[in-house]
Amino acid sequence: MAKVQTKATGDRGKYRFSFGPWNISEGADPFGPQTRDPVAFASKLKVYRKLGFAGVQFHDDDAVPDLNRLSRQSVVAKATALGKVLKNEGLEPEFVAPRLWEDPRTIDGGYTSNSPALRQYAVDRSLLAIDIADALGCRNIVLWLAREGTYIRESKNARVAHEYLLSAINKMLNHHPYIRIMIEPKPNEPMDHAYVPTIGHAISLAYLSMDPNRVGGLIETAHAKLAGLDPSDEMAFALFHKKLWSVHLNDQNGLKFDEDKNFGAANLREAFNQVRVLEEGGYGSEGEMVGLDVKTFRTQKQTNNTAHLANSKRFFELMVRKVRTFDRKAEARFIKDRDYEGLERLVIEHLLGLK
Ligand code: GLO
Ligand code: MG
Repeated sequence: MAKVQTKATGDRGKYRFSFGPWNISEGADPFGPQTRDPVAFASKLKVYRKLGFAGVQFHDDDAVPDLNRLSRQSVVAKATALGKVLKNEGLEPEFVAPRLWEDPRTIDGGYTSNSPALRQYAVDRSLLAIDIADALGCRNIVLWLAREGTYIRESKNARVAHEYLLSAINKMLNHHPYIRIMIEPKPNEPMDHAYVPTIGHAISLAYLSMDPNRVGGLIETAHAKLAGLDPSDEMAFALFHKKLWSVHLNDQNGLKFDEDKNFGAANLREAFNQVRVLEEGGYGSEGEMVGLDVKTFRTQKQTNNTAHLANSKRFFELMVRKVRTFDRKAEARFIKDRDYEGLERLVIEHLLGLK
């Protein structure tokens, strides 16, 4: 315990990319069967370097399958062994996220369940996820609060639910001196309304926690859009608080199910603004990675089942070029003159590749 303590650093403007094994999906959705064959975890690991990715994001049970049936000792032994495999592959574990939404005990949420025994299960499982992270040599824990919310508003006391959430966060911080928690806000799906729907909610919990310096956020493009917010403003808010520790870039076409489309695929201008904010905010200089939470189209052929990752990375890199070649002097002139039509034209023509 307490192995992880080095502070990662990165080069400003030199981005490192990551994704999770769930991003090479089997094409299932709630209405039909899978459309592609499963890919073994070991084969997925081989894809990372080939596509130019450095970081692997894990759910606790991606790292140690069947962990509920194993002793803590053997969970830690398996995670330690995985850490060595990653090292040999030249890969870095970016984060571990307790997957609390698939267990029968968490059907009504984990940390905010009405049952004290089930809340305890959620906390115990999260502490085990921290032990896994520690064994992997990684300090980041992601909390996507999937089922922490309600379908029937009266079924939980929302004020008390936030007390439970804060208490769970404090127990995690207390369990390990170096791990840090990144809350990934999302307003809905699978719940009607989820608690902690925006980064503002997440950061307010961070400040109330026993160690505010170790609680921050991960912002996903699609989640911000599902909340009706501009993803780049959400990112800027977190950067202002020095609490943007990871991102899940992708895209989302309006208020539908969480689509996890390729970065930039639905709205190029929003993608431009996200990259602009990340560039200006020095994102990556403390070792933060550019995570891509994108999914293969449901009916994409097996043979191209990783093209969405390569493409999203490429779209990000092309957008970095667009941001760096944007005429900042002209921008400043238009702002000074309050010529917003001129500014709009500058942006659109730049995105369209015109001078
Ligand atoms: C779902 C989330 C999910 C998380 C992942 C890591 O909407 O985006 O993919 O990012 O489980 O916690
Ligand atoms: Mg995500």
